[in-house]
Amino acid sequence: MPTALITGITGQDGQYLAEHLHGEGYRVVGLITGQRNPRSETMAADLPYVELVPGDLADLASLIAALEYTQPDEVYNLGAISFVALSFKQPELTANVTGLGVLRLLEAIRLVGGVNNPIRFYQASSSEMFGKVRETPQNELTPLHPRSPYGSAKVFGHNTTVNYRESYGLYACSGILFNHESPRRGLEFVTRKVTNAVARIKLGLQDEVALGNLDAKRDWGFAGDYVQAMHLMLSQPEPDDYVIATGQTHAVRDFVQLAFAAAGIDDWERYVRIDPRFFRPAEVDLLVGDASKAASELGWEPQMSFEELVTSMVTNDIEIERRKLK
Ligand code: G4F
Repeated sequence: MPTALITGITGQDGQYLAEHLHGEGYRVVGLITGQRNPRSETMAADLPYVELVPGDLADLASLIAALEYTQPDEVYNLGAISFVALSFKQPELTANVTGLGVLRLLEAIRLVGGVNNPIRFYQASSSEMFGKVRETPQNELTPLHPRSPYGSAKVFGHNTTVNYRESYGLYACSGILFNHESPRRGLEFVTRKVTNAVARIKLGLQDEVALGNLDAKRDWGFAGDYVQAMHLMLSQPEPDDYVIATGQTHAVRDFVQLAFAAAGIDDWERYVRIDPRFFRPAEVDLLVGDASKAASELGWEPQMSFEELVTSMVTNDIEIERRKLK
């Protein structure tokens, strides 16, 4: 039975990946941070087959210990300070966890794996690295121009992954994933913030939602589709980097309109207030990915459409809010 160690196991992607790998017959171990982390109870209830091991991306010794204990065949580094807006408020923490954390994990793998290192490594790189985009659509060769402490930290993690592959011959892949969402998405991200608000407005629990820049455009896919690409990357004869995206872009405004429409509300502008607090010091205006390399080499293609994604998130949030009322 192959073993996978996942950092960021309690996040959206960690949960989908754990489910996917468990279904493929893996022993799944998740790195869990902090003392009495309340999320470990949620994990035990929702994904009881996941084994948890303590460790922190900010602590090299803990990563070495976690690897020695787990003896993984594959390591998926999904752990990060992943909220771009927060990275502007806590840039040093973001650089330490999202950036240097990758270096620590790779060092730990190098030290524990020894010669002919058998451990395969996946780094969750991000389309935020393209930032002020130099070309459209963005592919694996598009120059990087990050626009936030988060994007800068991800560039460091991405370059470090490539460097360890080239310097030490590690099987290390970087998946440059564009935005991916689901009913499990955190409420701080714009998609889930909107679908949760739509559900509450629909049920008369909330009057409005305050948002920032509605003009930003993103390439949004379904997280459940994207974790399959992570696994496919680590199943190839040679390690490489891949863009994972749908190839379609939509403005935040389009997402908002569609989400309200999915709840049967057409006059969405009545319920949206623009609040300068949600604008960022520097914005990424347009992201749209070219995933043709993943299609030809991994046989990966997104399955869920934008409309299906928005509708599933709204439907799920209405269900959650209804249940709370009972
Ligand atoms: O949902 P967001 O916070 O996601 P963002 O910044 O694109 O980052 C996400 O995708 C990246 C991949 O490209 C990941 F690496 C990263 O970890 C994360 O998952 O914001 C999307 C857009 C932005 O342009 C933001 O300015 O929505 C705009 N926006 C407008 N009003 C808002 C809001 N974003 C948030 N979070 N909250 C608002 O009220």
